[in-house]
Amino acid sequence: MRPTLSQFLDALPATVPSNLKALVLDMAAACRDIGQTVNNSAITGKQGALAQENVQGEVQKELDVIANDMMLEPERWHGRVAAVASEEMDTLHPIADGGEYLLVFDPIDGSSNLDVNGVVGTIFSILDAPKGRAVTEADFLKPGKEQVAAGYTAYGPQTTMMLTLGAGTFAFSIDHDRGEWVLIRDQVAIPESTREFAINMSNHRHWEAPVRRYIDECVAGKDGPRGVDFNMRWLASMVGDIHRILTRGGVFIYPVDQRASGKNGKLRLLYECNPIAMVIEQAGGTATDGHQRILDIAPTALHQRTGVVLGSKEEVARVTQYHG
Ligand code: AHM
Ligand code: MG
Repeated sequence: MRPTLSQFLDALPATVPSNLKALVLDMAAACRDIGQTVNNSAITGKQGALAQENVQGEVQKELDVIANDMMLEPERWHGRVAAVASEEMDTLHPIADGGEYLLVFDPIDGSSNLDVNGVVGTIFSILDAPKGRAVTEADFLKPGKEQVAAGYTAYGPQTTMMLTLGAGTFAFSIDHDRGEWVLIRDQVAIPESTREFAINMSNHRHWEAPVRRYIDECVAGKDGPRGVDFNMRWLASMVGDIHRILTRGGVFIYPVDQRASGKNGKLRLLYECNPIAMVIEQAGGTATDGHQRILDIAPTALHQRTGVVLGSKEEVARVTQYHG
């Protein structure tokens, strides 16, 4: 029988703090509840856009706010979380004095997919909280390499959680018969080379030269300098695209571009790129912003954006090398 998430966590070395294991279980429970809410949303009618924007000027969907509010319920975290920061909130939100951890999340990533029944997900990152004092925003501004755990849950045909506690990436799925999260893939490994890329091609004219060169060479296929055909996939959901890459390889690119709105990239360093980069690296892939490793970037603001290139090693290295 497949091990459950709690059996998996129990079997980890004693160096992994028991409170961290318990927090991962709390996170898995929160994701299960969010998944159920997403699943029911056509019936409850909670898929629409709200007449409000988040702090980054993006129109919020009802479910963005509902899922975010679910993550703020203090009883979920059993005193282990001092404060949280979310893509959907202006600033940090305190949860419990003395909590050992900070949570960072995007409650519903890819929310433009909600009303078309496409894959969406919850992305999360866990950091150590400061001891003996109140949490400030600066406590969240740590480079991604300091994350103690990270992962995402994809709400697709299956509800699947990819998790890392810094020693490998593991996949779990909800077994509805057992009412449990169970291990479905041990030590996930991304194939090193790939012939598949993911990028929003409609932005082609806005890209900078290195990204244009890389994609043009892929598109040229057998007749171009790469000498092989490439395939393209774009789900408009980072979680969905990353899940595919963790399954059969590939490279995901959301670059900075020449538009005023694109000069810092679209995706957020803390809520999206850091946790996904940790999951990818722990599965043997790499993640850069075109120049440096994502996990080395020292954030200066909670909602900081970044360009991102991640996935199979060889392709990420090539795109990064084209940036010179
Ligand atoms: P969101 O957090 O507001 O949903 O935005 C993030 C999403 C990613 O999941 C996805 O890769 C990207 O935005 C899609 O962007 P675009 O619509 O420009 O293709
Ligand atoms: Mg998002």
